[in-house]
Amino acid sequence: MQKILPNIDSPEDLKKLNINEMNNLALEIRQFLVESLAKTGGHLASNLGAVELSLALHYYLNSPEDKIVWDVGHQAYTHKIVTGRKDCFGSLRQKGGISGYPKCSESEHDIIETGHSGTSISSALGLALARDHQHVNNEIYAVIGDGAMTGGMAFEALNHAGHLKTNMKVVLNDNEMSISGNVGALSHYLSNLRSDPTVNRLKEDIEFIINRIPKIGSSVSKTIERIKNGLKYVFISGILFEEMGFKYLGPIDGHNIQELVSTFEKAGNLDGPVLIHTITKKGKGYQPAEDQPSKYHGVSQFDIKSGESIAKKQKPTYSQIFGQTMLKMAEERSDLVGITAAMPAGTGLQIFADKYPERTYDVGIAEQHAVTLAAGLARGGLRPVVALYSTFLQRAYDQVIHDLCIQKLPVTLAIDRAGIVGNDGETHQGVFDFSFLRAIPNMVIMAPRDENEQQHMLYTALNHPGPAAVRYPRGEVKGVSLDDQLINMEIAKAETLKKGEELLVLAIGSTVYPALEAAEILDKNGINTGVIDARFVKPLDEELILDALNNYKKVLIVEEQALAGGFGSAVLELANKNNLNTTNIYLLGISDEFVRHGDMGEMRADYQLDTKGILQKANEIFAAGLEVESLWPAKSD
Ligand SMILES: Cc1ncc(C[n+]2csc(CCOP(=O)(O)OP(=O)(O)O)c2C)c(N)n1
Repeated sequence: MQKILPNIDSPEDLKKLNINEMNNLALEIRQFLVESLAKTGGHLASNLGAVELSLALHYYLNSPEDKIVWDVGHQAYTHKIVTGRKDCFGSLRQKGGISGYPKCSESEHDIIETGHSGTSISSALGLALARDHQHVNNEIYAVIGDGAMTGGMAFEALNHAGHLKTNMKVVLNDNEMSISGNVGALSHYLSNLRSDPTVNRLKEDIEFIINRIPKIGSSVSKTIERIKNGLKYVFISGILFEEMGFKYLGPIDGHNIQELVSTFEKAGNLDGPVLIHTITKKGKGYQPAEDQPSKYHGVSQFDIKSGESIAKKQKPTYSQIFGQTMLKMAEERSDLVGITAAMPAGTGLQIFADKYPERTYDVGIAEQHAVTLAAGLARGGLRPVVALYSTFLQRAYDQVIHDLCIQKLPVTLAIDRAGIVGNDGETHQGVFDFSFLRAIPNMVIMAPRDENEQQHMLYTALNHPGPAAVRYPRGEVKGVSLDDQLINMEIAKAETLKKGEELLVLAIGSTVYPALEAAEILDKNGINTGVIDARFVKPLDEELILDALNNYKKVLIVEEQALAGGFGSAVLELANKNNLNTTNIYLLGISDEFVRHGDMGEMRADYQLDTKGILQKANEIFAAGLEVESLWPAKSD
């Protein structure tokens, strides 16, 4: 049989296919996705589950005139494939290649850029309102998963759209999964909708009957209204959405292209906002992903036959050390509780949740709620640790100020994936937390250079009587040995790791080891270099840092974070407050731009945040004429 996929370069090509050909195309796309992602890695299970949905949308709609807004955007690979990008999949998520998320610069069919969840309904409503202002006639579709639907933003947008009665469609892609199993009352509600086919069959008949009941006499009419409403509650599925002002269609089989298209047609004839509830299977068509959708949510390179990852991994990750430290701390403190916003596996909290389910709260994709919940738990006498990725903590900024810091509540923020995160790109970089947390009074901010310091810092944060954050990078640890006993570190105490005279590298977190390596090389090349691990961004070890600023000829501050408002800024403020000359202070960090996707090592190298970058910068500062390439040949951290 002749392959169909090679001839698909735009949504127009889909419209020439019949239903059988569309079904065959879905199979070809699944095979393409598995083969391609086995080489590059990426979001496998979510994309396998959204193939027919994406095809049906592009078959029915006229993109780019009609708009599709993808929530999170991690499930948009089929959309990318049918909008002319299938030949770019070899470079998916690689430096210079296509992004794993919608990117306006890649295609006119990518209308809204995403990466964080829960934004699609707001964006789609905005597009729909803009359309109405300009008297244009097009369809606006938001596609949102049941996981993303647990976030407050999704409900804020439903509430607003239902009130405005704007013409727009929301496709709820319900696969019962977030990254891990979906949680919460909404998830129960959706599962009831899914599992009650009798009710669903009755729905249209009942609606028809209700609408046929005539309006007569005012008192009779009131009673009839009440009966009508009562009947609705008993029989009409999707009442939650209906009550919010949406017409509810479904649930329908999200792998049945014919049914999807005819439901879109039906929705197209309805006025106002419509929610189409589709049921899909995460990982569909690839057995390992169907069996373990959570494991295959995001994958690195894997062997197709066994499904096993082929990435070499020798050391544990910082997330795993976080989980182990939680276990150690839980033995000592019965008031310790852990909170995750839908990421028990990713953050490493799972191991704690398995042992202490009653001390763990998975709040769904609701970072704001996670932080304020922690504040309440702390006020109530417990010691909460909120495990979040740096990028998602951005969501909860007001909560950190308003609910934690003003009230000085003892909550630990365990901030994972801080710094450059690699292949997920702009939306996921964790490079702003120093700046946004540093501005808040009462906040303590630490960053460990390795896993041993990480466990001690977590313990220190837990025992600190106010809010404290520990931020650590994505990926494998350094491989140092872990002390058995957790240590309560002195707050605002930096550590001198190497003494020198000419250059001081003032480093923090992931930049400390590269600084040490660079210092050894610089010493041998005539630049006597010292290294301090600052450990704390707030409060700073003012005494040690001021002493160093006074005694070294030059100081280079290196941080894996945006330069604006970061650790370097804090040191410059300190110098300024003490009337020191700052012309001998140099900064390395992330300049005023969003860091694109690519391998972590490559991206760190781009911003000179590795050993070689520090050598280059020192060479430049001292105009030393060193041949850095030969001192540190083609190796990046
Ligand atoms: C604000 C925010 N928090 C956490 C995440 C991490 N995350 C990415 S996808 C995902 C699960 C989304 O589930 P769902 O919307 O049901 O999509 P599915 O992958 O099941 O298709 C999570 C938690 C995120 N992208 N944004």
